[in-house]
Amino acid sequence: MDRHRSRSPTSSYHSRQSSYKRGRDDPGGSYHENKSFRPHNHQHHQSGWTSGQGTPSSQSLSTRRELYERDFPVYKQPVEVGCFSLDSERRFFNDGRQMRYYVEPDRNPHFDLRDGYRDRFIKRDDSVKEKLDHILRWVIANRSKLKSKVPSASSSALDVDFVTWRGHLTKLLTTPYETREGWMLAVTRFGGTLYISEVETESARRERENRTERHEEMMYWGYKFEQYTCADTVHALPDPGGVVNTNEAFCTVVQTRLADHRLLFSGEVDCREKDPEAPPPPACYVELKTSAEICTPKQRSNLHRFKLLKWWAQSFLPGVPRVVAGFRDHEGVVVSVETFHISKISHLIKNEYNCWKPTVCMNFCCEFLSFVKRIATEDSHRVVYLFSWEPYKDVTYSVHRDSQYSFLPQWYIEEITRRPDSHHLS
Ligand code: 0WD
Ligand code: CA
Repeated sequence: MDRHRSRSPTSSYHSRQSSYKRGRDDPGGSYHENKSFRPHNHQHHQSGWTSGQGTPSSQSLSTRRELYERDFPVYKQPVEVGCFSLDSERRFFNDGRQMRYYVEPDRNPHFDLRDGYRDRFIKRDDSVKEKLDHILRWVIANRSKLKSKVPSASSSALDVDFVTWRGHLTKLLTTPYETREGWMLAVTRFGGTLYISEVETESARRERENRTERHEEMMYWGYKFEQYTCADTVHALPDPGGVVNTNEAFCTVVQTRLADHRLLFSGEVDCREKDPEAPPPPACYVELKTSAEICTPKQRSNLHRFKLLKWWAQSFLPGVPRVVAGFRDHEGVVVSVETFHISKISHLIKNEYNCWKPTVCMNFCCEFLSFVKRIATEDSHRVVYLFSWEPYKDVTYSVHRDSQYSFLPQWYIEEITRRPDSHHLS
């Protein structure tokens, strides 16, 4: 049974919003007081839910860029608190066995990314939705690292506000600039922590089920580039003759804070520097990308305006300092390789007209998390608050009890509630 609930906007948000300074590079023209929370009528309707708090009304979150142009919010340097690996059969290991080591290619390497697509490629089944399962496994195996220091806190208290995938946060960061793909994020409050797990939208499902053969092959190119540039051990060399298996993954787990939101998230990491003098994770990590070769100033500008936004957001979040991009031609041959330092990307894009701004991304994400905290108040693994967004619209939500959207697995609920911290037993 799904139940929907909506609540009215809270004025305290308006007053907090309006106290923010207008960004220095705010475009001219009439300035309106920032109000990112606006009343919005009738997206979802009441169906038998009584919150006991006032009249039925609803609330939404604006994604308009101008509302988020203010000082960069506090974002603490992300700290790696652990890692895990997924093997060739997608089995979880609470260790770094799938870590790979970056081997710098020539500047003009002529890697053939099409090689092996037909005969040496094992593709992960992306119709299987794993939700937060791997992260939850990591949490269970590493609970002592996350225990609340408050003695009276319940055994399920984790001392973080949000648990999610890095990829979900990337989508939030890029939302104010996204014009094509919407998203749906399911949120459950459990033991005081908010878990955020993506739900595939109808249009994303249609796209996944109707990919062209060309698109399928191009998705392989990114993984093939990784194979050309990564070795399995510190002293080994890449093995382009091997099999590409996209079930395998090495994931970092990081903790950080965005304003007053304590975050725990995991992201897949392609490889690390092999130099033993390299800084500790996540500063030694390298993100690999492929992109179409740049032949004209217009193409360079488009890279800056659209792709660098996604690359920046994805790597900035976990504190990965650089992206190595392989630029390939139409035949899938890498013709050049370029390194982008995340800390320099904001300077690179400054000369682009009407370009994206990191501060807008971070402030929007921060406001979304505040919105979630305020809406998702019932602490129950059976309740999902489903936040939905489509380009050019506001973020809206609906509430679902014991529905298809519930995503915290029973084993997790049991593990975390039935086994209090063993350290406190003696
Ligand atoms: O089942 C699902 N719907 C999801 C699975 C949703 C979110 C994540 N995941 C899994 C991925 O399969 C992967 O193991 O979580 C892990 C990655 O999480 P993330 O780091 O939070 O995701 P993101 O930052 O979007 O992607 C990082 C990398 C990608 O690298 P590129 O350079 O292409 O951005 O993870 C890989 C990919 O290499 N990846 C995937 N691989 C296979 N299937 C997928 C996917 N659906 N998503 C990301
Ligand atoms: Ca990558």
